[in-house]
Amino acid sequence: MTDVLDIVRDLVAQASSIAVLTGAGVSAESGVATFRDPDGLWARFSPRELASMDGFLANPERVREWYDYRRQIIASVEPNDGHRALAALERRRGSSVTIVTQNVDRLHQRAGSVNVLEVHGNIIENRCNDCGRICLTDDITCTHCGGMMRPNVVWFGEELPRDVFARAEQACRECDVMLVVGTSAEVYPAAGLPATAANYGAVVVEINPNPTALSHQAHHIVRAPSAVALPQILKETT
Ligand code: BV8
Repeated sequence: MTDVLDIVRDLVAQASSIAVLTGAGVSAESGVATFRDPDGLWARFSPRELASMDGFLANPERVREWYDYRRQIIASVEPNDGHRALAALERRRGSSVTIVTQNVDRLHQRAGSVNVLEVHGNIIENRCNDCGRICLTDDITCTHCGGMMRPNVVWFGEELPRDVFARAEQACRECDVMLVVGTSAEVYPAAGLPATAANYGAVVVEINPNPTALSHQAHHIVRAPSAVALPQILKETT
């Protein structure tokens, strides 16, 4: 393990631009359940019923309750050493570090990361399904147009926010190194971003205790939990 950590640490130290794609695994050590692990959310709940517009329209109250349940868990946890290591890297390296996250928990931001692209939205806000108005209240109808308020996340079958995803693709095209942290790399189009980075010459590093759909594409693999690996990889080299 030590030699791959040394290799990746040197790659990060020499990189002029770093993109980081994160998934639910980066929040696992904070106590937030992932989706596809054996004890994950999709083992207990149905994505079709709870993370799709059809499921919402069929039973909006059940979906709102599920997101409120997840909001309470997220409000009760703290960012972990992996989030904090990424935030410290950004403090040192500035805008050359871009975090593209599939997560909706905002733990990157709570750890201090600023340049964060939320390609699947966020669980903190609600959005009017008709006029798009964003609010932090738990109104079920939009006070602006009377439309249905829903969590400001991207559900299956919904388009990712175009401007956010365009900036994510640009960061992946421009980076020298892409760290892919805590994602099963099964949900598209986000899961296609590491291939974009590699096609533009980036070195792709997978940081995940388990093999994923990406593993065969990664140039380096760190088989470790992110809260252990990231502080070691990102620690400031003198
Ligand atoms: C869309 C809601 C089209 C938010 C989620 C090809 C191209 C485009 C689309 C598709 C395509 N093929 C199929 C599709 C459709 C679909 C899709 O990809 N389906 C998959 C399942 C096959 N994609 C979509 O529907 C997307 N929309 O394409 O729209 C369109 C275009 C134009 C106009 C209209 C429509 C929307 C995708 C977003 C869906 N939303 N959730 C929420 O409630 O949270 S999905 C859900 O999966 C989350 O968003 C999550 O972020 C995402 C990915 O999961 P991961 O983060 O990777 O989590 P997972 O549990 O899977 O893995 C965790 C990993 O962590 C594991 O590998 C584990 O080993 C690791 N781990 C565990 N512990 C640790 C760790 N790693 C490090 N450290 C640890 N300690």
